[in-house]
Amino acid sequence: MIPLVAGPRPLVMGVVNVTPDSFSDGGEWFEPEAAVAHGRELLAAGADLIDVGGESTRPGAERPSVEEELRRVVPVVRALADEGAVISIDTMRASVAAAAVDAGAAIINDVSAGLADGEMAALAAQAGIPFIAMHWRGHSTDMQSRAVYDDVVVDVCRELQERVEALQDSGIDPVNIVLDPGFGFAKTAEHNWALLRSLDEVVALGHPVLVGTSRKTFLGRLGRPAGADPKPPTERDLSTAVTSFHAARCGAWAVRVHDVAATIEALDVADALKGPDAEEHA
Ligand code: PMM
Repeated sequence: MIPLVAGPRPLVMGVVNVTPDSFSDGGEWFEPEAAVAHGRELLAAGADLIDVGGESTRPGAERPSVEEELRRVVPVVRALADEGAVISIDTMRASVAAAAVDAGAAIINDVSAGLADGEMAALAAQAGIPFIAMHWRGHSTDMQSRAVYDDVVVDVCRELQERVEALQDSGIDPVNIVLDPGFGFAKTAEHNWALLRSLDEVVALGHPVLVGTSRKTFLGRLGRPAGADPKPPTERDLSTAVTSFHAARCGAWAVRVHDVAATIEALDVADALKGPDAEEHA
């Protein structure tokens, strides 16, 4: 069983994208054997959980068919779960979540928080396992046009709270609901920074919080002149580790990252700074 209370430090969720086109690592682990081998590497580096996804959510991405998504993720989930890994299935489709749970997934990670597929909440309620509900305003094809907020922190917290209520109404046990502010999803760089600055307000909603900043474009823009291309995704791991440090200080339950080793170093620093007598987060 995966602990759903924030521990002394955030859990580390390693990312395995079985996609040809993810912005962060597209194509690298597209074949199931390569994806499984990568999952094993992340576990060896210290990951507590592995997030397996078969649909790229980068801005503008087209969706794969259900059959294709199943073909990508199910063998990878099964192989890693059979080896004892705790697997979350990153999908917006109830049918994919159901197949992944049958194959051994222990957590459902739905970036749409149940909004993309009307069957998802009932499936998650029936599965009775943790459900990660991310802040989402629409599919990747046009999400950036929805990056309009009065106050991004207030609006995201309110919309997450509305999802919690709807998910509970669908039968999901509130103790199984994990929240995620959805960095990079219908957000400008400034929205992402504002949410990171106020992460404690998301934590104060009273659910475990997952933070997914890893390799996102707003980090790649740091230190670049206005109008220049951002740094390539694989050069964003140091900034990601620093945001993981910040997430730890704010009481996040878990961080979703590509570079597990760098993240663990950052979390070790956060831990050491707390001192030997630090209490666990409530
Ligand atoms: N980001 C991506 C995919 N899945 N899931 C959650 N819960 N939170 C995220 O921020 C998130 C996610 C996109 O990033 P990737 O292409 O590196 O997987």
